[in-house]
Amino acid sequence: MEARINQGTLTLVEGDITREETDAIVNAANSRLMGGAGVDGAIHRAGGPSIMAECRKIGGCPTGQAVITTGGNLKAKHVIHTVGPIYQGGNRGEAHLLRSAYLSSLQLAASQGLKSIAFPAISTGIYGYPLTEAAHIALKTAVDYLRERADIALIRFCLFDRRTYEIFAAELKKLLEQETVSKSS
Ligand code: AR6
Repeated sequence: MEARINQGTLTLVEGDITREETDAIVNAANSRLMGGAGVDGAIHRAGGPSIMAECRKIGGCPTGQAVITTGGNLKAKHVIHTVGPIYQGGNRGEAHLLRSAYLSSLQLAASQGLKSIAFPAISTGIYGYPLTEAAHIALKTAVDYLRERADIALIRFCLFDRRTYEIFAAELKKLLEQETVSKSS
């Protein structure tokens, strides 16, 4: 699924983010940047040990923020490591922190002159964020970013399984319909 927003493009694909060729791919990391399972493990495996060496030098990343390393052996030249919130029921600022993880990644990419970026569904695996809510926050942050700024040309969500893709596609459809309604009223 693809949407043109202002001068940019937002796409949803189903697949493995380690194969993406965008300028940066985003890693759903932990705050110690120590690697782990899920997409974090996959990125370090595919990218090789140089990424972890850079992460060690950086030392850590608070929840909701982002740091950047090179992409090692990956096709993407850069990895942006961001830390989403651990879901604890929804009243611990999780929504704000999840939005911040996406926004910090976009701002960091733009500040480095990068034009394209691919995200996984941050926090929706081991960190337990309910998928529909997380999809809404992810997509709203991306759509608002493309509407407000023209420095990133392509935001792609690379979703690992069919169910996640379908939920993101349904949420994107809803968001774009709401935009059309608010523009014409
Ligand atoms: N490509 C794209 N998406 C993937 C891939 C892949 N290769 N592999 C998994 N996913 P998770 P979190 C999806 O658990 O919830 C780590 O141990 C997965 O299906 O990777 O933010 C870190 O070190 C899900 O939809 O990240 C942290 O400790 C999404 O990526 C913790 O997990 C996110 O799932 C972070 O947990």
